Order: sequence, then structure tokens, then C-alpha cells
Amino acid sequence: MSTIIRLAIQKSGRLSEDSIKLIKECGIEFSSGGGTLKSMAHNFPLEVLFLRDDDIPGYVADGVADIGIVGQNVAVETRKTLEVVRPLGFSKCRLSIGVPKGFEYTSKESLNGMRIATSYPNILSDFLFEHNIKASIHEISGSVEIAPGIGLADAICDIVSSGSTLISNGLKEAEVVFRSEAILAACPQLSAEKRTILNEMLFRISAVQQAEKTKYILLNAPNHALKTITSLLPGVKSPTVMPLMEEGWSSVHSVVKENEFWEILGKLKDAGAEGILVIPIEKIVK
Ligand code: PRT
Ligand code: ZN
Repeated sequence: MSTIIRLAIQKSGRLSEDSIKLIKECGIEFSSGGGTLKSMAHNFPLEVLFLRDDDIPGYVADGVADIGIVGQNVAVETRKTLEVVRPLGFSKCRLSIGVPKGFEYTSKESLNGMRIATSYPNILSDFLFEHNIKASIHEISGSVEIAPGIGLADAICDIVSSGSTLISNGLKEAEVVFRSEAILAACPQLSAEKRTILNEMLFRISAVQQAEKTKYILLNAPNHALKTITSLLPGVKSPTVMPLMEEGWSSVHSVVKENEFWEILGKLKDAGAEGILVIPIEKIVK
């Protein structure tokens, strides 16, 4: 039987949709949804396993799955030996310490003597140790935010994204302990054949990630402004310039970085560009 690679992703939760989207954008077709627990891709040597996120680091470390998509927070908390292959840029969040709104928090020293409730005892104890804070850790598995309100703890250490859960529980963010995003992790002992398949996947992921940061731009430019306009649009290699039917005008095609787009747009308009179209790109292979 020819080699396949097994990828573990979260069955249902905050990571699921983006994980599935990423694999599909890599051109890998498989069925998901319903009660599916595993699914073989139709056009790539990959099997997808659908698991609870907490189980993914263990499965990957033990080689039950070869690779997995999981939050860094969970990967680090489980203390499994994993190879971090690639940050994936989604499910960004932070693990933070929250204290009651009225508490006068001045510095990390304010945490001394506190009882801190968390589902992340390992990451929290590393943080406390690193900063020489003497606090006690109260491990709970869910609804951490209510712990101070019911007298279970003085503070919490939990995942924060927008911060609204902290606020609605009468808490404020005092300290960021750990920043996290989804990562692609691999079993450190992958065979050469599996590594080849992983490398093909990484090549495709790079093309998708590059494209996400980039837009395709088309515009009309008066010929006298072409030099200025093309210098603003370096493109992958260089911009394409084609004559328009109307004398004295050209069509310019190029790519721009998403984060530079608004700044460049103003300069293009000032230089005389018209009819500017900006289009998403699906993949970029350099
Ligand atoms: O069932 P399973 O065990 O697979 O899933 P789960 O319920 O344990 O995890 P899930 O799906 O909630 O989260 C999966 C991963 O998403 C986490 O491990 C993080 O890496 C990442 N992530 C990103 C988040 C959040 N954002 C997030 N906001 N995980 C949890 N939250 C929760 C947080 O616990 C808190 O209750 O959302 C609340 C805070 O959100 P804000 O926006 O109010 O600050
Ligand atoms: Zn979980």
C-alpha cells in the first residue's frame, strides 16, 4: 500500500472551519461534516482525523496522527514533544490573567499570594516561575471566568480574544501570559516518505498564505504617468502594461501587498490612475 499521511484536526470548535478551509484551498478534496470521524482525501495521499483539540498533541506526538492543526496554547500546555512546522495565522488569541475590575493591579508583583483559576496550569506555572511570583494555581476545566465571582479564586488565567467575556464577568485583563495562534505540528519521527508528502502540503500552504496577503490590481494609466505608476507596483516580477484602444492610455496589471494597499492606492490616484480594480488572488507560486 502506498504511503499516506494522517492529519488530525478539531472535530467541531473554533479551529474546525479554518482548518478545513486551509486543506481545501490546498486543492485537497475530502468530505467533512455530520458524524464523520475520519475521511480519506480523493486526490491526495491524506487521511483526515476529526478529534477534540485537547487530544491532537498526544495523537501527533505518539504518531497515531502524523500531523495536526491545533492552537499553540493547547500544544504547549500538553507538554508533548511536537515539531512545530508552520504557524497558520488563524485562531489568534492570548492567554491572559484577569483580575476583578476594582482590583488595583500595578505590576506582576500584585499577583503574589493570589489563588488563580485556570485550565492552563502548566503554562501558568511556567509564567509564575519565570517571574518569581508566589501564587497558587486552582485548576478547573471550564467556565473559568466565573471563578472570582463565586469566591473560588482571586484571579483567572484564560483565553482572551475580544476581551468581552472578561468584561461581562466583572474582570479586567492584567497580564498577557502567552500569545497563540493555530499551528501545523508534526510527529518528530516522520518517515522520509511521509515527509515528502508533508513538504508537498507545505508548498501548497505557502502558495495559499502568500495569496492571502496579496491582491491583484488592474488600472488604467495615462502613458505619461506610466513610469511613476509602475514604480509603485513592482509586482511578482514586474507589472504587465498593455495599450488601451484609446490613444495615450495603457492598462497596468500587477499585485500589491494587502498591508500596503491603501497607501499605494492614494499615490496611484495622485499619479493619474483611473478605473482601479482590486481582485483577490487564490494562489501564488513564486
Ligand atoms: O471540543 P474541543 O475540546 O475540541 O474544543 P474546545 O471547546 O476546547 O476549544 P474551542 O473550540 O473553544 O477553541 C479552540 C482553540 O481556539 C483554542 O484552544 C484557542 O487556541 C483558540 N481560540 C481563539 C479561542 C478563542 N479564540 C476564544 N476566544 N479559544 C477559546 N476562546 C474562549 C475563551 O475560553 C473565553 O471563554 O472565548 C472566550 C473569550 O473570548 P472573548 O472574545 O470574549 O475575549
Ligand atoms: Zn478542548
